[in-house]
Amino acid sequence: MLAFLFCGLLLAARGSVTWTLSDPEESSFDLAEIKPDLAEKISDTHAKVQEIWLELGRRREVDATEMYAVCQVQPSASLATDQPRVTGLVLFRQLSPGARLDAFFDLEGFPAERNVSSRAIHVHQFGDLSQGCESTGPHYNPMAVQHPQHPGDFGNFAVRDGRLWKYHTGLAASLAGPHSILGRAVVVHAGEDDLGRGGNQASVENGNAGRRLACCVVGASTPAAWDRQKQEHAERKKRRRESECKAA
Ligand SMILES: [Cu+2]
Ligand SMILES: [Zn+2]
Repeated sequence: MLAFLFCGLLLAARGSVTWTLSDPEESSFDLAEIKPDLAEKISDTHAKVQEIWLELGRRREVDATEMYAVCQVQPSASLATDQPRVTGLVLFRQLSPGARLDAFFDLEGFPAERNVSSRAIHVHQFGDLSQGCESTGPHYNPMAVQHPQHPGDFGNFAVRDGRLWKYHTGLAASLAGPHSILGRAVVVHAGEDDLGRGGNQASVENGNAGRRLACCVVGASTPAAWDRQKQEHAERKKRRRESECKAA
């Protein structure tokens, strides 16, 4: 509606407005000559509409609060030498401050077991890696609730051939607001999360997920890494479809 009004006025209010009547015998006329007041009013209205339009554009830019974050996963500095050295990336995207979080998890270095295994991943309270992943503290728990209701309780992830690769949407954590996970740590565990069903105190604190293999600090970023991962995701899907077709 606004676009229609804007375009109409843009055409009508160029100072010298020519109106062509539908009958070709009729000559066209200049509105500014016949009705100078009307032409001026249209010109003023056009200027106002343009101002509103530009203002709307500016507000859209301000409101575009998509946020991105990157977490570069490294093996824990305090890890025993016989433990798997997990590395990779965890990427986050939040389309607006109140929206749920989307994430890519792309990790490698797990033992290349034949059977599929599951590993827990959580957000821990501190972005402090000075003592390896041990100094990241307990699960980030701003609402003082039990595990697995913490905002960074991402659950269990399947590992295949030593690799963990997952695109996850609808996560409860946030990059914005007072409970932002920016500056906190993502921790990858050696074991599976019992999701609070383990029947002991540790279960409702951390899911008995075992040793902290690797971790990283969540840092604000541009969309670049997310876009690269999205492209890789699409190519992966394509390759999988092609190999399924060949197998069929
Ligand atoms: Cu954890
Ligand atoms: Zn938890």
